[in-house]
Amino acid sequence: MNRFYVTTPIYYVNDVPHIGHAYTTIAADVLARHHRQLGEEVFFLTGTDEHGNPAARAARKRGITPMEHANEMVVKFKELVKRVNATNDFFIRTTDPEHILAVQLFIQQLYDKGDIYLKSYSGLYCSSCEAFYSEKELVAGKCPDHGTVPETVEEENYFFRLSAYQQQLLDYYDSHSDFVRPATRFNEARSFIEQGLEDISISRATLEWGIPVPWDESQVVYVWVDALLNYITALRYAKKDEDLVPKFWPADYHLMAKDILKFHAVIWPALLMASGYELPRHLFVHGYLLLGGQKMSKTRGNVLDPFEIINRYGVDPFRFYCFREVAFGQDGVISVEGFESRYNSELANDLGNLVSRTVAMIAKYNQALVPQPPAGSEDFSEEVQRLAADTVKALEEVDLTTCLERIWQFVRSLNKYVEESAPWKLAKEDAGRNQLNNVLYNLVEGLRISAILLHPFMPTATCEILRRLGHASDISALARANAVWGGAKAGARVESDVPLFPKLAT
Ligand code: ME8
Repeated sequence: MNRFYVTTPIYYVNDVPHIGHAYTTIAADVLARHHRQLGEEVFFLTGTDEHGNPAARAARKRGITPMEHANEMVVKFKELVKRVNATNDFFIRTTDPEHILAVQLFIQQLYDKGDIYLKSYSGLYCSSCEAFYSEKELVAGKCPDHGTVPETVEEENYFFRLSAYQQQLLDYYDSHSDFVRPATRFNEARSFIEQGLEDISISRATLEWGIPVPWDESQVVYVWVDALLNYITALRYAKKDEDLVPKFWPADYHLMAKDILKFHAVIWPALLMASGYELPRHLFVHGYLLLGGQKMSKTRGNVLDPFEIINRYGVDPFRFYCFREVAFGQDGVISVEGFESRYNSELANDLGNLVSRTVAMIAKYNQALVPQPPAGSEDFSEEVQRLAADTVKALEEVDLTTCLERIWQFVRSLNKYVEESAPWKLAKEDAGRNQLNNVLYNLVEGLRISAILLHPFMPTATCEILRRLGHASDISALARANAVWGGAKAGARVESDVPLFPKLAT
């Protein structure tokens, strides 16, 4: 059986979750659901990154301990996962004792091997990024991401010999041209490596909120090393009594936005090479959701609350909008107006209305039973075959937007088909009966297949579509293998109901 392992970044708990977190989590969920539909064994991991300065600072401001703060925040992140209807198999917290122990074991091995050494160091540190910057990386003396002036930090730290892995990394990039997707991000990462890598500090002496370095408890492990390791440590203890590393490592996809590309595309592979693990098969780097032309960020305070949007419009429309509005992989502006307009034109009209009309016509012209199409009549089998292949290919490349657009072309063509074949006219002609049955069957079948293909994006609405069309919506009915023409059962009873996506007053 094929296996598929997908991850989101683990999110910082210094503030509440926002739409950017929901976005990556939903994308990972779309992939996880799709691969389950393909019949694969899937592991989908998300979680929280709880150590480090920003989280400790947030706790201090609130007059509570970092652990108390993390315990409160994690509830909100877990709630977000639930509200976006994500089917993660595990939720890792970097404060889990099993994770802590696994991180200590990992870096102890690197230390024993000679890949970690002690050195005094002075550098420019952005504590919001938890990263050092060189002068040339700053923009007008400020952090390129946070717009704040970095502090000069001077301490004795443990360093990882990143520079020793430069050639091995370049060789890996050159022999794995799809390691980082999209290609622009691959080029960016490769050229960063090519420009020369310096050893990096992997411990902090001034931080107390972190994992103690096992051979020197006066230091804690650098939060990024602690965080990146989650992708492996989680597999070690997610399932009681089974180590899932042999089964699921290497990961198929790590999803993230471009803000954390360097950590995943340079430091993470080097750490894995140093310790003898295989590298993840792909990183997929999506763009930023922008509000009013700026990246949403907690520091800037321009965040959209995903809970509010979901409460107001429902989770499926939100999931749909995320990938329909902004090409996945690029930056894009989102807005309430844009959301409402797409909701009305595509969900209420193109899809919802098509379901209502199809069910209503079958109720009116065929006692609510899916008709038997006459033998040898025209169908959309070839089109559906192409559509199924195109959508699998798009999702293989994590091109969620192309996948949706391809499905939408088909939904639009079904709407056109209703207009052109005018079942209401056929119903009035005695000679039109066979043709009417054929049209109604084609609509049910086209919608059944659309629902299967759309399922990873809109899990609830698509099951509801299948139910209204008189079909089962369990896991076996949803299998991608069923997205072939002819599965709709003649004689199944359709059900009228309230609109699937009630039109919004704009
Ligand atoms: O970086 N648009 O955590 P984080 C799209 N703990 N995606 C966005 C976004 C936006 N405006 N804002 C955030 C961290 N994201 C580390 C990760 S992983 C080993 C450690 C998403 O809470 C996107 O996936 O800052 C981005 O990479 C991630 O949230 C950053 O989350």
